[in-house]
Amino acid sequence: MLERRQLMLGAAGALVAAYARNPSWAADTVTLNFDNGERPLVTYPGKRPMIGLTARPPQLETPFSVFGEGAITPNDAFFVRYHLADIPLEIDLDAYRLTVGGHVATSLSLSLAELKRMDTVELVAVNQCSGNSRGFVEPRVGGGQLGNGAMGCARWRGVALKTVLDRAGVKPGAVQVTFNGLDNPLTPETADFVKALDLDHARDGEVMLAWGMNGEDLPFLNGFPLRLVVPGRFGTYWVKHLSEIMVLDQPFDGYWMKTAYRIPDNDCACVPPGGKPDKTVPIGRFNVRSFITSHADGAVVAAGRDLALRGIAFDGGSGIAEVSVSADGGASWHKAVLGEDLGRYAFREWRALLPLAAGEHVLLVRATSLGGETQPMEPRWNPPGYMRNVVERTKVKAA
Ligand SMILES: Nc1nc2c(c(=O)[nH]1)N[C@H]1C(S)=C(S)[C@@H](COP(=O)(O)O)O[C@H]1N2
Ligand SMILES: [Mo]
Repeated sequence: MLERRQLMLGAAGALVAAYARNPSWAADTVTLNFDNGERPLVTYPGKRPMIGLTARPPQLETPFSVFGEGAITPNDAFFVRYHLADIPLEIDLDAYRLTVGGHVATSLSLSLAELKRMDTVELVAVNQCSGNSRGFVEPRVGGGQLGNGAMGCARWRGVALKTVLDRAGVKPGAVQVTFNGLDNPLTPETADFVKALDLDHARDGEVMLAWGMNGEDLPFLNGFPLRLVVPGRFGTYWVKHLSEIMVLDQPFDGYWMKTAYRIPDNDCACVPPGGKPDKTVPIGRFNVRSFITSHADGAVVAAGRDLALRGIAFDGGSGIAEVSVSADGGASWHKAVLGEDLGRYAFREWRALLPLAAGEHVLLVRATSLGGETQPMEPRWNPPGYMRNVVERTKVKAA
């Protein structure tokens, strides 16, 4: 069994490497709804055709129609984000270890089998890239020009980070915990991808070291064999191919915390378009978002009867209180019916019936969280194009 698995991953690695070498990596294309939005449709090991952003490292976006399949994003359609070109292409499970060191009583070196013998936990949670939807930001900003497919929701299975930290025994005076994976930069000038969480957060019992995703092993490109799951927080903290945990007695100041993945330090995480924030903080929780998944922009629907709309909503962990749709620019709102509650970190499905006269309409969808947060009608702007959560607009024609 183990042999077969390693062989499989070896073949996957060869394919990823082949894609990285070959610039003409796909014949089919899709066009995202912003300037320069044409993208190749690419097929990687363990993935269905996905929207390709870069080949080295592989970065794949989920085709938006997938979100209409349900609240759980299938493993073979889950988006893929990497920063560093030297990603692992083969991982030998016999040799793989997770090390836990630094400000602890006992340093640990744990095999995957040992981790799996610890108390197991499960949680449904959304993973979303900070730059999800960046391609729609106006004025445009630098960074991966993503549509709305750099997000997904899965049932994660693993061990609570707290359980592992308790086994190591965190020493008094510890303040943060860092996470490093098996990927590396190609040049010494590029900082290794290392992320940090405050100790209290790391020990909240929800932050998880996950090996399972929707009842299967993690797909290779989503962090096999082990990744951090940080419910409610942006994907940047969800370190993949996790191999090293360090407990620190002072705050971590690596590039990916001190310089990258920071937002304006104010309530809206925004500045006037084109402006610069005076002060920034590390990005944190998701803001509230909602999407129509039943109809794509430009859809033609039947006039003279109620339009049956479906979609998803989520936020940073308070849960969804209400979703409403509007066909008159927000003058009146129709309340949607919420679907099954898979937990406060999950996609929440919704349905709504909307009366529509013949003609062209712009449909709006707006979610409100149990924490009282709602989506803005006008987009907020920040230099890195993070945290877009404007009320989405979908054009339909009733005929
Ligand atoms: N080792 C490693 N983990 C990583 C990253 C990375 O570059 N290297 N990128 C992070 C970012 S920014 C995101 S959005 C998520 C994406 O997770 P996914 O590729 O499983 O969708 O992985 C995170 N974990
Ligand atoms: Mo990200």
